[in-house]
Amino acid sequence: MNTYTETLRQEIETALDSATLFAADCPDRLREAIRYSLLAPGKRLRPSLVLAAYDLCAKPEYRLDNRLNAMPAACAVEMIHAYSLIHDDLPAMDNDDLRRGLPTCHRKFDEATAILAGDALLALAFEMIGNLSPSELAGRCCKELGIAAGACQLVGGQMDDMLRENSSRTGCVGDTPPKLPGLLASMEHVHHRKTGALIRVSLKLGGMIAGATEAQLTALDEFGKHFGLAFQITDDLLDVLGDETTVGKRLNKDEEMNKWSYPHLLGIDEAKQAAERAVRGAKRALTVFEGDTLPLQSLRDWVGQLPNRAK
Ligand code: GRG
Repeated sequence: MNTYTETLRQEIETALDSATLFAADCPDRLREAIRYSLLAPGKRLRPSLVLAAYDLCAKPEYRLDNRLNAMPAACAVEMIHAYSLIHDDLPAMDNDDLRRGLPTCHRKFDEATAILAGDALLALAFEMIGNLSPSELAGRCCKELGIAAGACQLVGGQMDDMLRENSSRTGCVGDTPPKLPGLLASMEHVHHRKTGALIRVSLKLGGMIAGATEAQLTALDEFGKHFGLAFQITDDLLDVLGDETTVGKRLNKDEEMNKWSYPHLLGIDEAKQAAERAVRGAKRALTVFEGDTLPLQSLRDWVGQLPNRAK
């Protein structure tokens, strides 16, 4: 890990810790469950994208020193992410026992506490966005995050994924067998919302807080689309090829739950090539940014390293 990435990670960890101390009215068990899941060892990818996009787009004289301006948004996206993982792990959804190398929230505490911890993290994310300044910017960021976390994006993608899972891999209407391009398109539509939306809004929030130009915001979004795809294909490949201890969650879930996945539809080799294509697309999107700054190098490195995780 380079120094820039490590600095971001430490700043994010500190901010998440102090944002979840809560006043005395917060029940101890709830506080404990929230902090257990949020502060568990995660990669902090989404908040790092917020901060790197900020550093990349902020005017040189404001860059780096003022990164804390974007920290409320960085915390907010990690809180939404943590809530979605807690709820995704529940018995009613994926019914998982292991997350980030630890027992899942409902396993460590109980189901009701896990639901409430997720609810509180979702609410806290929007409270954090309220700390952005000026208030007009906070309002715009609040709307963007609400859209990304909402019924047409994160939650909608999760719902469609569940529905597809229930219709199983035979998933055809009547007697007509589904065709590969159609299956791939429908899977991508789910992933763009379930996984991609939070990645894209992370980059967008960082750019908006830095006062990015329209061209910069477009480039960040293009990068985010390819990044999200590379991320999802890698996650699918890890499910087949990974090692449970290193990945920190139960594997072979897609097969077990009859889920469509890139390796299932394309085969391992083609899925790896699709991930490499997405990485190239992401790097191409960054060419509008000039110079060879630390945030730019880090964005390139993060996306470039994704396929290596599933080797
Ligand atoms: C319950 C509303 C709701 C949504 C759930 C996040 C999610 C949607 C489902 C998780 C299932 C999954 C494996 C999605 C693929 C991508 C993903 C979100 C992986 C986990 O993110 P990482 O690798 O995890 O960034 P860490 O722990 O490092 O933060």
